[in-house]
Amino acid sequence: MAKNRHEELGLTNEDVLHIFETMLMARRIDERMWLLNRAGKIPFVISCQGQEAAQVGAAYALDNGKDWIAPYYRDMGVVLHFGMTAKDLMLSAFAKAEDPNSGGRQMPGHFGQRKNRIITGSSPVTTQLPHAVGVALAAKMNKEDFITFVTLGEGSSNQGDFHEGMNFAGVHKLPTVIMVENNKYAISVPIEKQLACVNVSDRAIGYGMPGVTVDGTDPLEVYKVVKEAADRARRGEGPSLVETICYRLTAHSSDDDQRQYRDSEELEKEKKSDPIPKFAIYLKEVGILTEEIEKEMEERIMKEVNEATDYAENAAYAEPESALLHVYAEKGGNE
Ligand SMILES: Cc1ncc(C[n+]2csc(CCOP(=O)(O)OP(=O)(O)O)c2C)c(N)n1
Ligand SMILES: [Mg+2]
Repeated sequence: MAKNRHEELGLTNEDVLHIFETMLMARRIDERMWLLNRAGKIPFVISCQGQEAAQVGAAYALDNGKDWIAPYYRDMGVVLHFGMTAKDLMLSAFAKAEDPNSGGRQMPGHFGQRKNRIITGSSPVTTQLPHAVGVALAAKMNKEDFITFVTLGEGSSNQGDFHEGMNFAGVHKLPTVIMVENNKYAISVPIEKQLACVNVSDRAIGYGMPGVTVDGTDPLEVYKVVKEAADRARRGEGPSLVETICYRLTAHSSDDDQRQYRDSEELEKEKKSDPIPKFAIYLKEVGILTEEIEKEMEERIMKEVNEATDYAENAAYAEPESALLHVYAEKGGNE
């Protein structure tokens, strides 16, 4: 019998259900955050909606038991696969003391969690790229068995940090995978006004690494290319650039009014390639996702999202006296 697409990639039925569940979890957490924001309960949302396939497909191609990741602010799908929980994410959204990312100090989306090897990120876009390249350099110098993975938006590939980091990674053949989530907008600026070349991946050749553009609404396509790039990095053959084409299904953030720059017809048209229903159709066609499994999955996810929301809403804020923690070195080290 002919193999299904996921079987050809070496993925089992359990693997693809797992991928789907993580995508759905990211979407449901994100949707809840918008409701909480509009109800005045949380200050800010920056969405993963439309990018879940790229994020989870890529994360699944890495080793979440040993690789180090430097995600950007939309990467809820990536951090969930690396072990961050709905509760952790909600604690961050409510800016509570127990938020593992920053103890409620940073805006949501500034991921960082040592135990899951998620490298702390900063607000200026693309600063995470030289960080990930530096960690990859450490892996190479210390002959350690891991690679790094870094993501950014396509608009951010115009920043100097992108070019400096790419160049350094290329020259030193560092074990890193650089993924650009091209969602066709940088806040209000559409893709046509961002790049003079056709694809972001066209830039790879200038830094001596392979560059590939894939459909970022299909987790299997993304898994395939990120797996190839990760294997290449593990073999010591150097970095790769992966560009995933998707679409930002929400406003840039909860503080943005997208009606100023994009019309609703465009949005409606792009919703047809929403990665969540699209992957559900595939899983149903191959007989893996039944109505019953889907219902159970939705219930499991909503229970977790509800519990995470309640927990985070009732959790304590950080003590004002702790504001300077991790800012200055402390006596006996800054552990
Ligand atoms: C160096 C720097 N310049 C500007 C900003 C403000 N800013 C935040 S997100 C963003 C747009 C980034 O667009 P893109 O890279 O395409 O990512 P997307 O938000 O579309 O995922 C900008 C300009 C910033 N954070 N850092
Ligand atoms: Mg963008």
